[in-house]
Amino acid sequence: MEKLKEKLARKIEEWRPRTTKLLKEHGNVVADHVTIEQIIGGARDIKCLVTDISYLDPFEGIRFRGFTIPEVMAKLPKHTSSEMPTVESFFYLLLTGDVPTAAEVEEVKEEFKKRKKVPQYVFDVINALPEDTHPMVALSAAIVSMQRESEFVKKYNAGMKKTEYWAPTYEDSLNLIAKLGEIGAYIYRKKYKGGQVIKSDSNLDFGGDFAHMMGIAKPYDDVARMYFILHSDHESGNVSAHTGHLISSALSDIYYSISGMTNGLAGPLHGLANQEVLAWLQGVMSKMEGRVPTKDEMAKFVRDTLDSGQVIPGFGHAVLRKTDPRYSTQREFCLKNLPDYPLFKYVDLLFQVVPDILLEKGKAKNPWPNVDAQSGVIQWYYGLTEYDFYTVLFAIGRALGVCSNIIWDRALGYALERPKSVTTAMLEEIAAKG
Ligand code: HAX
Repeated sequence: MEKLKEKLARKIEEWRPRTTKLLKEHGNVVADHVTIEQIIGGARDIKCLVTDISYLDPFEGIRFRGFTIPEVMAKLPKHTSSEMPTVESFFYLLLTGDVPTAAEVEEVKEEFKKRKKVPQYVFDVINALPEDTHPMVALSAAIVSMQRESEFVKKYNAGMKKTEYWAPTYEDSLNLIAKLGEIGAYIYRKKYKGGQVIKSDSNLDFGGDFAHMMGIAKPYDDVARMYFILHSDHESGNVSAHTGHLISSALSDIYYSISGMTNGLAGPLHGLANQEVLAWLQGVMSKMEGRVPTKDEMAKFVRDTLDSGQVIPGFGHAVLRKTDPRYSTQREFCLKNLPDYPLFKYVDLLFQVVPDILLEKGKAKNPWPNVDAQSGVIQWYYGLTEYDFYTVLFAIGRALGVCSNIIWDRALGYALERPKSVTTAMLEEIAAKG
């Protein structure tokens, strides 16, 4: 008898040419308004989500509430000793669309302060995980463990009107965001610093307190602010934002939604790419014994990676068709603060080498660097060399955007998400009709 797995392998091999043929020969055939390529190819470019929190133009990059990244950095209030706006002011902008006054920023800071105490059971959940657990698992588990705190669930069970859904979702969002910095820093200090946890300082702003709890000196507070802002939102179709939106569309609360968002972000084609970039660069560095490679040497590393069937992490994008402005902002930061750092030179060399090679190979629609190509280097420079942790930083930032979106989803009564699927045979029938 053919074993189950063998049978499956044979059937998969038999099936694959059908999907490949549909894509290659009939990709442009339109089936109910969208092409076969879009149906099979991850719903690229299909407009079926609404958000006013951010918009991603393929050639310009992201705008948060209508503002480009340089505009956000210039317009939002900062502390006197900081170059980057506070996370509190940015969250206010995401939620309301307005640039806050100093008093309004203070209000958000106070809201976070009164909600920031992390329940002991959350630390117990993290402590119960095996030592080699990935930090993203710890974060996701910590978040979902707090589901019992949900104000939305309490109000829903008590019989709340639909138009009121947004208000307890707002409460849940603030309650969760206020705790994320401490949870992230706890995961870091427990896993990599022998459990020597640094207590939160409530007088500091979100970014400042995070840097303090991580045990990393200035200007890491500004790095944290910049990082959380840049990673907050990228309109709604990316995996993490979409997952959060999808889960919450079933009226699952913020804790379920943001934990799910975290799990989507943890994939190597998405948020984990920042970790992968560093791992890849470290591999090159050790082969070069620390020496900065020539352009030709770097090109060979890139080609070898592509020839072995792997992607070059940190390059390409599903929507963008130019260099990611989040990459450019971080590059400017590097040029100002760490221009001679060898790892930064490696990254810059990649920028000179990879796009031409990807263009020459002709597969990637966007050969330019994305946010993840640059972010790990900055973390590494400031002493955060445990790159398994980088996606946790991404997730803390992304929660700002996804929570803002979910509050508005609830406010505007967006529907349960339920796209329609078809079978391969149905697509073949449509393709045959042309
Ligand atoms: N290196 C090698 N090949 C690449 C590539 C890269 N950096 N980017 C795209 N390609 C390949 C794809 O694998 C695909 O090959 P197949 O046809 O064999 O499947 C082909 O080019 C077409 O892909 P695409 O349409 O240009 O890109 P997708 O929308 O399918 O995927 C990805 C977008 C970001 C996933 C892709 O560019 C990639 O894998 N990049 C490397 C990983 C990465 O940097 N991810 C982070 C993206 C930013 C982000 O979300 N951060 O969180």
